[in-house]
Amino acid sequence: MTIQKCVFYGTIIDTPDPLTLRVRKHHVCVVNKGRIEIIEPSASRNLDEHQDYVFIKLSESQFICPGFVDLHCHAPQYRQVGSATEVSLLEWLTKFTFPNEARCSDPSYAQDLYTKLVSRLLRNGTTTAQYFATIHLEATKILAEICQEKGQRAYIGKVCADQNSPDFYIETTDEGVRNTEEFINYVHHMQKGRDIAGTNALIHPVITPRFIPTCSINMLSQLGQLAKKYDVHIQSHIAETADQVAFVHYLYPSIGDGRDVAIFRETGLLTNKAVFAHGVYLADNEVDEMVASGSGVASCPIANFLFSKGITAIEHLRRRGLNVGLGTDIGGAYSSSMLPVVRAAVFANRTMDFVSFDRSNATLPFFPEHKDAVVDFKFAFYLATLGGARALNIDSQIGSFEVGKQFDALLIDCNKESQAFDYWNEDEMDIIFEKWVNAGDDRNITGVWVQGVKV
Ligand code: XAN
Repeated sequence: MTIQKCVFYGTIIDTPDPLTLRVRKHHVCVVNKGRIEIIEPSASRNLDEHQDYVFIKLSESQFICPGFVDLHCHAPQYRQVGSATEVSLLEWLTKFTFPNEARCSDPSYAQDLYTKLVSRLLRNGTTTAQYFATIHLEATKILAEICQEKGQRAYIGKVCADQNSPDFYIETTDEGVRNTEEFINYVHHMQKGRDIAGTNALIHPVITPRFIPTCSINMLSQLGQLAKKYDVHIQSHIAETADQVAFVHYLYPSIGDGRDVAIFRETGLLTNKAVFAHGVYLADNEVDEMVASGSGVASCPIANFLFSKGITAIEHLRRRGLNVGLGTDIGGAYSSSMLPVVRAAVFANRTMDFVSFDRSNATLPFFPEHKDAVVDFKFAFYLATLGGARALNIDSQIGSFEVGKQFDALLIDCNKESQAFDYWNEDEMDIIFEKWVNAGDDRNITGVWVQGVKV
């Protein structure tokens, strides 16, 4: 991979906040050493200064937009994506998922699976992914190496589970903690090895207790100590389903109020580097506590429809100050692309309106007044880019196009012969973008860059 010096000339689209679709037509975006050097109207720029740059002129049907941040993805579950969609979470874990994840004890199986996964995600425009691997140290290292080699920005955790797991897929407390520490050191060593023009490391270790039911308090506390020692990211699941919440309370009734947030807090895992998946069943006082800690939520709307029988109240959480992004939740959900997740976030928000609709009151309009901002396509795109970056605390680096930020970007062409929708060149660029978000797919993604490198 070579660092490219590029000048993009054409339309640049991003969402600097949830309510704004920023469409900059006839602009230049100059990228050097992985970062955006200049964005300005092309009329004001003398391009002769950039003779030694690769010049990429976008056509009328093309634009660049930020790459996707998938905040929650189980790498080994790529093998089961699209299957086992009809069972409850706990049954799905025991019947399908634990046996499937256990296969990653074989490094060659993991190598093949993770190579396919990372290639697929990059092709789908996911430039940053936060991954759960498995309990296996070797396979987790393999995932890190593949992401590094293929050039995907990745936050990766060795899963920890010392209880409530089958004999063939469990570790001792000691193994889980020791191997987590070894993985942190392994990735920190990889980071030292990468120094492409001073850009930041691509791969980051994440402390990853699977979820509270599979972890003893001793394990959670030791992982909390590791998080403090190394100041690294943390990920887990939180308030995902009613039976999971009940199971946690049954296991640990006297730790705080016996719920996820209190237990993560008591074990040192509720920090500003923590991202928790789902957050469907969070009480407002728990949301406020998460806000105070600086942690974030990865909403996974497809999985929530399938498992949670509930919806992450995205705008409610965000209005209280919580950082929220989106995740595919491979393979609890069936999409390895963030585009269907973006659409599901919009549908989930609409569904909340229906649920609160009082059918007995005929005077109500069919769409009642929105108490919260509508999660529309641009809001959901924001969540899938800058919102996710904010939850990871890297929004000063990626997620939108600003001078000084790293160039993680997609080149989208909405006039491809094989695409899933038709193109009319009299459409305005914001309409073309909306059509791609709602009706397009990877066939429209003609280039993917991470840190200015075409991957
Ligand atoms: N809780 C989970 N939820 C989910 O969607 N996928 C998982 O693998 C998992 N493990 C615990």
